[in-house]
Amino acid sequence: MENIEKKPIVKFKVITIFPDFFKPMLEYGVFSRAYKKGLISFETIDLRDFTNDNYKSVDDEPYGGGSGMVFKPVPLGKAIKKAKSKKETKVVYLTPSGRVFNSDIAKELAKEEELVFICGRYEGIDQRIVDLYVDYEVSIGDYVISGGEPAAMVVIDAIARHVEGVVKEMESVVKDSFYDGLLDYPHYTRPETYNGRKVPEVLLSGDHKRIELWREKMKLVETLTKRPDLLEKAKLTQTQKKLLTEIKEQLRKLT
Ligand code: 4FM
Repeated sequence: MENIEKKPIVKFKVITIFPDFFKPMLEYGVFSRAYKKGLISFETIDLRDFTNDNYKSVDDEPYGGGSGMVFKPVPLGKAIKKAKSKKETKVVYLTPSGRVFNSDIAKELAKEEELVFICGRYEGIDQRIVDLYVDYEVSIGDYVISGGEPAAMVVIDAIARHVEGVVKEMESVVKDSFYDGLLDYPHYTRPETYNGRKVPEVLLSGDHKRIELWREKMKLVETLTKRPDLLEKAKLTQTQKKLLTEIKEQLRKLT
C-alpha cells in the first residue's frame, strides 16, 4: 500500500436518498482499488436521517403550484452541515442546469481535500440551498435523468482519476482523451488481420519516432472529424498546428 500517510487525498461525500446505489463503486474497478488503498475516501449520507416526521419526508409541493416535488431545505441543509468537516469543503450539486462537466472541471475539483455532492430528484432542490451552500452546479450533459446519483458516480469517478496514484500509471491519464483537449488515437491489438482488416503498417514497423508521429496525427484527425469544436479550445503545440494544416490540406484534396 503506497499511501504511507494513510490519509485520503480527496474525501468524497454524497448526500442521497439511495445510499445503496453507490455500493458497486466500492466493489469494482479503479475507484474501488483507490478506495481500498486509502488514496480516496467515500461516504454516503442518507438524507432521510435528517428528517423529523414519521414519514421521513424529504420532498414537498412547490410554492406557486405546478407539477413535481421539491427537496425540502431543512433536511438538506442539516445534511450538508454534517457532511462538511471544514468551511473550505466544496459542495457540488448535480443538475441539468449546471455547467457541463468536462476534464478541466475534473482536474480542478481533484485539487480539493473534501467534496460534498448533492443528488437531486423530482423537480430539484429548494433554491435557498443552492444560494447558501452550493459552490458548483454541475451537469453531465444536456438531458434529464431520474436522479443525480448516476451523475454523481460519473463525476466522482472522473475526478478520482486525477488524484495521484489512483490510475496505476499517471502516464495513461496524461495520454487519455481530453487531457490535452484532443481525442485519443485509434488502438489495435492482436491479431494482425481481423475480418480481412490489417493493422496500420506503421504500428508494426518498430519505428518509435514514426509511430509517435502517426499517433499525434491521428489524434488530430479524430478530433477534426468527430469533434471539431474541441479544436477551438485546445492549446495546440507548434508541431500539432503544422500537422493540423497538413491534415486539412490532405482532406481538402480528397473532396
Ligand atoms: C433532474 C436533478 C431534474 C434536478 C435531476 C432536476 C443531471 C444531469 C440530472 C437529475 N445531473 N447532470 N443531467 N439530475 O439530470 O447532472 Cl430539477
